[in-house]
Amino acid sequence: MLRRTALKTIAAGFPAILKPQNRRPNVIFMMTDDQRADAMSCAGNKILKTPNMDRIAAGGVRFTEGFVTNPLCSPSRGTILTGLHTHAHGVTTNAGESHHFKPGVVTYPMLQQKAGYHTAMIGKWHIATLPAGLGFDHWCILPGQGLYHDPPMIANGGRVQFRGYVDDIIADQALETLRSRPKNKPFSLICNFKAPHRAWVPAQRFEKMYENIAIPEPPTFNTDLSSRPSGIRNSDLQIADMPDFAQRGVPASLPKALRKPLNYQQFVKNYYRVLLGVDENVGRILDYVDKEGLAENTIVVYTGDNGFFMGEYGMFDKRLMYEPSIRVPMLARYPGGWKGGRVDPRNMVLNNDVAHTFLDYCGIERPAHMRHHGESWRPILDNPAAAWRDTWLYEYFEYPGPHCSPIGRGVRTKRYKLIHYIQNPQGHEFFDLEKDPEERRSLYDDPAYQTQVAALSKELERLRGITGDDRSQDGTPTPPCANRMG
Ligand SMILES: [Ca+2]
Repeated sequence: MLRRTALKTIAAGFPAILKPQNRRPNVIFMMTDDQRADAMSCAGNKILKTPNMDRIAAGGVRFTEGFVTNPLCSPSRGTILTGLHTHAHGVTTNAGESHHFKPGVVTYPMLQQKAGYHTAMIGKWHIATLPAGLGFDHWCILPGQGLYHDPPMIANGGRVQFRGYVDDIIADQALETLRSRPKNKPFSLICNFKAPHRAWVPAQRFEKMYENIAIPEPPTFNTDLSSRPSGIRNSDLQIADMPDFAQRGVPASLPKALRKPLNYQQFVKNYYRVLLGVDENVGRILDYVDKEGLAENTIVVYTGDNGFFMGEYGMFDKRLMYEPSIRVPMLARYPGGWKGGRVDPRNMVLNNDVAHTFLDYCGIERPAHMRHHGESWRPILDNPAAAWRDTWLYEYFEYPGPHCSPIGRGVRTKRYKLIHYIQNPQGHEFFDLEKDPEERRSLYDDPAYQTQVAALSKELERLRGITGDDRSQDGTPTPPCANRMG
């Protein structure tokens, strides 16, 4: 008994020495633009090899059920920064008035900065509200979408011209930020790559990759969409219509049926080539963390801002609630915090959760307004069988706009998915993902599923209510859309 008391006294006096695992962790968040969930070798991709993304997975947890709650670039980026649904932070489109944050928005780096963290934002930002005033000690971002070669950047408000390949430069800047940071503070770094966003321009060293192979087409490559709601039929997402590859030997004059498979080969190969550049640069950042002895106490999260169709239903791009568009890579490593080398195939995790998780592990209280929008992953990182969410809210608000995809909301459970296209003519889809993982047949009107349809409709309204969604575009007419392929 005496011995125990003595130990307690010592521990109380020297917590930093006796409990090194309680040091505040550093945080590195890395994100790509349009990387689908299976575009990593650790996720089973047989063509694309990503040894450095795989390193994060091997040392941490790979969530197979990782989703974005809005499959569009800027809205998803706003959600990462704030831990809120897009209707709450205000960035609901990729351009225009709703490309800005609502006034008074709170980002997780603002809270970290206030708590004594050194904070930095490097790479693709793509929100009209600039990072100044949003919690960064240092920032260096691409203006808008940015350029693949010789990109200009905006560094703390001033324009800087760089020479070289964009994702090499972003990693250079991230590494320079880490090297020059004040060493007496924990740090929080965001490093957002440009790839694999269209128009997929690879670094010169990867231009010849995959030249002599044929990429397999997915089973739904030629699946007919004519029975889908009008919003889907009117979307402009077909690979056959891509104008991108005339200079690469796919003339626009070819009949669509011939152009489609050729466009597909060009698109997927270049998509994979640009991701090879990302993977190398992920490796450079991990190498620094390892060599500096920071790995044990540094949280690394790697994800993408939305998924991507790769020929499913003949499509590319994202913007719909179908699986390829909402599923994203989700890797989380923190050797000092949770057990690594695991795959979690059970728990649905969201881009909303990232800010919640960081704040939790940094010991920073989450403000009340974040409640109901996301969750810290701590319970399921400690115990993958812990109680966890079984539904979540989906939304998409960019219309009219590029690709003319319909505004809508939805709710997903582990097994079912309800989608509501809210502008007239409204439409609904309901899928049983266990029986129909490729979402070939909507069961919305199937008498056998009316109980589940009603339950999910009710759940959708409940989720809207608790997250304060008061947008009222339901039942408004669908305006004409002229901005087709973007
Ligand atoms: Ca994107």
